[in-house]
Amino acid sequence: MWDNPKNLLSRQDIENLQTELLRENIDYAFSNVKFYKEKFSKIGINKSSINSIEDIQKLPFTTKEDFRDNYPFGLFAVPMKNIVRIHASSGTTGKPTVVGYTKKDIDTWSDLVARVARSASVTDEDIVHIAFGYGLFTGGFGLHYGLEKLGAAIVPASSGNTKRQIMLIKDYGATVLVCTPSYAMHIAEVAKELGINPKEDLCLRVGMFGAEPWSEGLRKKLEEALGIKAYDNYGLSEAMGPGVAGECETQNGMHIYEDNFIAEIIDPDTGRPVKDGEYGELVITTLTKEALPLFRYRTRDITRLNKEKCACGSIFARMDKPIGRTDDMMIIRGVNIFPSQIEEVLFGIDGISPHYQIVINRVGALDDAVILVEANEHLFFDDMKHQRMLVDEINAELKSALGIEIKVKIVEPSSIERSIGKAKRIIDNRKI
Ligand code: DLL
Repeated sequence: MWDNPKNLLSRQDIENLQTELLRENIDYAFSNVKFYKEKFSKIGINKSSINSIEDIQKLPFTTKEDFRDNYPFGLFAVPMKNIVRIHASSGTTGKPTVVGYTKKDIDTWSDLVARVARSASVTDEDIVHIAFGYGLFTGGFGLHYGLEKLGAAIVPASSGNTKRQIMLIKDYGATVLVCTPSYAMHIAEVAKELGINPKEDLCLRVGMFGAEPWSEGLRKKLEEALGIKAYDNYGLSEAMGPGVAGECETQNGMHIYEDNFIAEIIDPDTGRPVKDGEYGELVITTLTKEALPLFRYRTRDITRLNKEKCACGSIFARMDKPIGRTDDMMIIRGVNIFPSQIEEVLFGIDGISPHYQIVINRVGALDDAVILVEANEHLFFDDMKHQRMLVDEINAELKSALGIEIKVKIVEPSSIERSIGKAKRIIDNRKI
């Protein structure tokens, strides 16, 4: 059994611990954060309102807008003297979301990321190449300190300059690659262009990928191209960064570290909890954070929870790979569709490069989408007939998987922008 604290043997144990920590945290936030004091007072909530884990539903949600309204440090529960690190999430619109950490928070964070890495079979014998950006983004530093705690040898390559990254991976004999799954795919392709066969010429054995939605299809492509076992891990800056959840060897969902977080799944429209095992929006409450306690944060990520004990021995609940964000959902001819569902279909088809973009438009009151798919050189330049066959095949597969057809356009090889961080899979013209 990995990483279950010994005193947590059943769901009841977890829920008892969560209830106790939640009560303490409400008291702590009430005394130290004006925003929560006002919010809780208004609806008459205090520590004694919480007697079981279900009582969490009495608390109001926190949203990204609350971070914006309190920009930059208004949600911090400690004086600046006690803050030792600041990160921020980029956000495509408006001010970034700013998060702070005390020394103790950094310690907790490293422990959590070390757990994620260990469950992905990483040990102190590994040489870990981190190609996440080191900066305001939590990916680089977050993974770095956790892996350092585990005792691995870290190559803090940060993002960019892919050819140099490949040289470092080869020369230093990296055994673990840490980055976004889309950038890992780019690394695999550039390696091939350089005449390097990752399976033979590199020592990589494990990929720890996260920070963006990715399909099982992409997992297979990455495992095949790099000769690795690819593990998913999930997190978000507001709750800490990476280290919220990660896959174990069974790869049957990501274990949420429930001794540090409470996870709920709600109906994004009504805010009510969904039935056990159903899809909905993930809502996260932190239990151990000092600088920035967070209550019922609306992540906008759509997933579902499995609270059955895992074959690995852990009783921590598992979340499915998020299928997307509520903001990215399209309603095409009445069918709710997430980009990752389209990815799953595309990556099951031979002859498609793993690069695509979805352009979403609003036509009247309806959503409309075009999928741009890269073809390989031969198909694009020489073979109109095969191009048409490919479009037909994609549409037939979309129709059978999702029940609708979506416009597909085959585009030139290498014409879709490669990202060094999170891939830009969606051009959403509805938001302009
Ligand atoms: O992406 C933290 C992170 C860094 C996680 C490195 C894992 C590895 P943010 O920049 O605040 O933080 O973005 C958080 O990214 O709400 C999800 O929409 C998405 N996301 C993160 N991990 C996954 C994942 C980091 N494994 C937002 N699968 C989240 C799908 C993910 N989406």
